[in-house]
Amino acid sequence: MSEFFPNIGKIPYEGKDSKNDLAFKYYNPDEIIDGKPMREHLKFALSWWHTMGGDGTDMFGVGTADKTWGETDPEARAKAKVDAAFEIMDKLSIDYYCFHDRDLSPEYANLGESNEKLKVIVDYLEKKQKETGKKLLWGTAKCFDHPRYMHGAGTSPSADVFAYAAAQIKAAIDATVQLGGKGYVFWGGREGYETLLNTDMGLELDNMARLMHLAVDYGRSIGFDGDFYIEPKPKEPTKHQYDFDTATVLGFLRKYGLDKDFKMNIEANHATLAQHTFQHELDVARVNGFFGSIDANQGDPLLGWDTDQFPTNVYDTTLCMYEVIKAGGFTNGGLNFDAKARRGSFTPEDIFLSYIAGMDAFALGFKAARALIADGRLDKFVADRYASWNTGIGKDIIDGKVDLKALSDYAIKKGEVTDSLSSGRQELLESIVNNVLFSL
Ligand code: XLS
Ligand code: CA
Ligand code: CA
Repeated sequence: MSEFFPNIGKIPYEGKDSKNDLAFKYYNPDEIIDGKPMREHLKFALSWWHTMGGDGTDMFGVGTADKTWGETDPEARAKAKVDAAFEIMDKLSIDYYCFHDRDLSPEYANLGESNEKLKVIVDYLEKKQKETGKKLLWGTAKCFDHPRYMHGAGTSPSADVFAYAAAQIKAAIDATVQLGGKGYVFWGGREGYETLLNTDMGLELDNMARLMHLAVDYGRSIGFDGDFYIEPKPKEPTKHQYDFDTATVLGFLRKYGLDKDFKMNIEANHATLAQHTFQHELDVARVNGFFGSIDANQGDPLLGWDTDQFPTNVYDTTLCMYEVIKAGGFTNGGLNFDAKARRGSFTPEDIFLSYIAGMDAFALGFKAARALIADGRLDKFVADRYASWNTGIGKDIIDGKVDLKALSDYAIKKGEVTDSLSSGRQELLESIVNNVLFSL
């Protein structure tokens, strides 16, 4: 089989002093850390939509990059995409990938034909996985791009659209299970509203939950033992999306009894669109026991939309990996690069340079996060800050030994609080992070 990138070889790890653009400076896939190789800690995944399909098209212009993979026929192109993707994954030492059904295989004349053609590509992927050892991180269905989904999929006012989405999701779950994926994602791109004047929000939320329950029941019935994920995002394309942020999604999952089967797929740029930091979203997921997987990218702080840029901000990757380590690392989840090279970065080399930049930023962030934890100053500070809960009245509150009257008696007797308040030391802590980061 001919190569798609004949001028690019396997990307080597050359270390931080290398000036070779096509080499990793920090990501050493086989470096053993805490008993397992870095590739298993980071579990990088290629996103089929941006990498294999995204040609730089935006609202103001046609594509700038050629993502036809040398084929005009849709079936031949879908197959060529698989070959090209596996070449990219091999050359970049990426072990996983993620897809939407329609990234793998487009829509044909009718749903039956679309399903048949999708199955052909899924069979081909299964064969390629067996040959190479590459794995599926998660699958999902594109229930937002076709005009039928203009008013949503699970939240459409049309029951027929709901049924169509259900059919697509069934086929996407079948594909995920066949390919051994341990995750299935719901991203509610059009599950929201433009105006409440035409919206029955109560029914839409009930229906969204109904669709998820149907998916869980079906998935479990055919042996899917992985995690279902919701990927929060507050807006874009709709003005308001129901899966606004992690906290909102948690309320939804618990209300509808979906909390046993779902975890979060946190995306960096979606966090900032919700006016949160990436770390905030990860922390909310972690402390509630809902951390699952990550869509890694970065936004542009000057823009108010989802730019899906390859991550290069090491401060962010550090604080992300800090949360991942504290969550116990990835189990079924991983780090999917839901990121695309800029429209102006249109050459085949740019695909590789972008992934190298993102993977190195995460490898560096992983090492920095480990160093922060080993340094111990942050953890110690936080432990000391809450020390009043370990003894005395704090412990009595936690142990449920005091009622409101007893607390009132305690506070009256004690008088003004003067001795248990201490500085928050934010500036010191930020300088410790810098100190650790720049001493690596
Ligand atoms: C779009 C989302 C989407 C999901 C999968 O903003 O990031 O790509 O990850 O449907
Ligand atoms: Ca995403
Ligand atoms: Ca996104």
